[in-house]
Amino acid sequence: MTGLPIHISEDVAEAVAAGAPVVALESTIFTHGLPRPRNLEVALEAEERLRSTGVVPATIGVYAGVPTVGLSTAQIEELSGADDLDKASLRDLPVVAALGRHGGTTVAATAFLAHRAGIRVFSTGGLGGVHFGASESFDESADLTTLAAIPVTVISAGVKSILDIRATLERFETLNIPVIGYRTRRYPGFYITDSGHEIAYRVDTPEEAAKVIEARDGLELPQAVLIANPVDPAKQLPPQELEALLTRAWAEADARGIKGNASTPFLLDFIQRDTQGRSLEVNIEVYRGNVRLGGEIATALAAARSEA
Ligand code: PSU
Ligand code: MN
Repeated sequence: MTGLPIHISEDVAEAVAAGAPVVALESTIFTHGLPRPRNLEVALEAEERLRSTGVVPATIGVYAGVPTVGLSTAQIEELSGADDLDKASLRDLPVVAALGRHGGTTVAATAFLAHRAGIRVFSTGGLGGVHFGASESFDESADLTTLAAIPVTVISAGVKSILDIRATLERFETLNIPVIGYRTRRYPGFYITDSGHEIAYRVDTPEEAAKVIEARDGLELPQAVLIANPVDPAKQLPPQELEALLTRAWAEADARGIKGNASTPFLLDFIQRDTQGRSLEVNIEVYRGNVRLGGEIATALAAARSEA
């Protein structure tokens, strides 16, 4: 490495150099998203499933100030149980690094580090986006502007369920970030298969997704390609239930004066309590599907490169 303050594990570096399939995975999902002890199980299972299909997993996070691409199992275990740990988006990276802290990396920070390491595909659960009331509060995730500048491919099941999806899709358009449905033209709603919004494009195979990615790279466009992969309709939360429960969740947040940064944890916790934990099972199912598809797309990309 050229003095970069980033640690890339040996197996990830070797796979990238050899053009073998690699999938990046974020750490916020197990440091801040999922409750213990499921968080660790889910993180290790995702790696295991990728390895079993010949794909090298690269779980990304900040360990003791070192942005790391390819955390070891011991490091994942430690981060998933740590209490004093930051949620690190891109702007936090230099601070967390300089102060020697642990950090779970968001989609923005993970995409940046993956790209620096030469990884082309990144699977996550849900993206950040535009919060309701953003025209007053200016609260939109740095995932948006970051994905406009980092040419990776991100597989998600849409954006966090509590966001303003219509506004988020408008921002993707403004930022020149292509959104492509996997076997659908309905934008998924994370816990539900269809958010109610239509998107312009779909692809039906990993090979087709790989062609779009190669075209983006050929044109030297700097934006991420977003692949929207809906949860199996048989496994989603009942859509009417989600709608009713979000209405109650917002009302309670208002009544308690909860806003800004505090609203996401409050609302996600509300959803989990209200569904007696069923939302957690859906969340895990969504993530499994995205990890699987990420592996397939990374494999198709590697094959396309080796033929070229
Ligand atoms: N999706 C979820 N829960 C989360 C996140 C996404 O259902 O906690 C995380 C992701 O890491 C995403 C981040 O990048 O939240 C966005 O946070 P913010 O809105 O603060 O940028
Ligand atoms: Mn925010």
